[in-house]
Amino acid sequence: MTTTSNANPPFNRLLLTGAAGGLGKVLRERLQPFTRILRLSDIAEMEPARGPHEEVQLCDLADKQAVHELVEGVDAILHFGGVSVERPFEEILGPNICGVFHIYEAARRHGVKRVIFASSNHVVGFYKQDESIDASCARRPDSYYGLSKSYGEDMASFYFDRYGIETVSVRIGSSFPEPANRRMMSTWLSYDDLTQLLERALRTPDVGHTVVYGMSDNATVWWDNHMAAHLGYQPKDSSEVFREQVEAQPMPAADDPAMVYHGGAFVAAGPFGDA
Ligand code: NAI
Ligand code: 15L
Repeated sequence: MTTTSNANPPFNRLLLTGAAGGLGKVLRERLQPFTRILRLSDIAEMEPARGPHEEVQLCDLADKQAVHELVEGVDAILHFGGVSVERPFEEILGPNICGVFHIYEAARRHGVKRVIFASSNHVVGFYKQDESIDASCARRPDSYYGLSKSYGEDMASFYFDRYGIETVSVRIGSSFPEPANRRMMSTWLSYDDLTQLLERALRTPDVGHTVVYGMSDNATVWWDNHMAAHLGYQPKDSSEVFREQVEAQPMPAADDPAMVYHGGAFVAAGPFGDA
């Protein structure tokens, strides 16, 4: 997918948190066609604004007042900031758990009506790879990280029921340039498909709180997106073109978590703090 300039973008100002991260850097380019101004935020330093179409605002998601100021004047929020791997609970609490509360509370106070939440497959990571699930399945978080994303989805649900703020929670699989291993043959989400999914999440009316799995059109999948059909997301890429190079890697043992669980190695991280 090529991003083209749009003289009449659908949004005036979008906020992207996590803008200095792996996906944030990709989305900095790819969200431009959808908004007149893209406000980019992270706790980490990033490249300054490249012109009047960008605003850069450093912010710690754990700081409620700073998040309140960050959200002022935006039409919608793409919430990608936070700890993105398994860590001790104490490290996840501020950025992910307090952070998602601060985002929704700021959205409520500033009248923002749509959030796109970067949730994760680790909300359901303890399902086995021979089990197929849809968005109505019971959650089985595989880590403190997965728990924080599960809490974020509950926050989204509450703020819709209580305040009418709509959210699309995208349970992203593995969004990288290429699938890095056998597990990612099922979980891979290309950047083009991620971009399409985010556009649909931003522009589809009446999403309420929709949960969608963020995966490409891979040959072997564990997730069923029929409950998010109203988004009209139609992935174009497939991990299949990488099969030969991925399968050239040594085969892990059959009981390796990477071969057993949706969440792969995350299910075996920890415990922390026993020393
Ligand atoms: P990343 O770790 O590269 O980016 C996350 C960003 O959040 C970093 O730039 C970091 O500085 C920032 N951050 C951390 N703590 C913060 C705080 N207290 N305040 C403000 N910013 C803070 O992760 P990546 O891969 O770009 O993922 C982006 C989002 O998508 C994350 O929320 C992640 O959990 C989610 N996700 C990503 C997947 C992937 O395959 N890349 C899969 C599933 C979910
Ligand atoms: C995630 O949630 C992580 O943020 C990302 O770094 C990958 O580990 C991904 O899941 C995955 O499961 O491959």
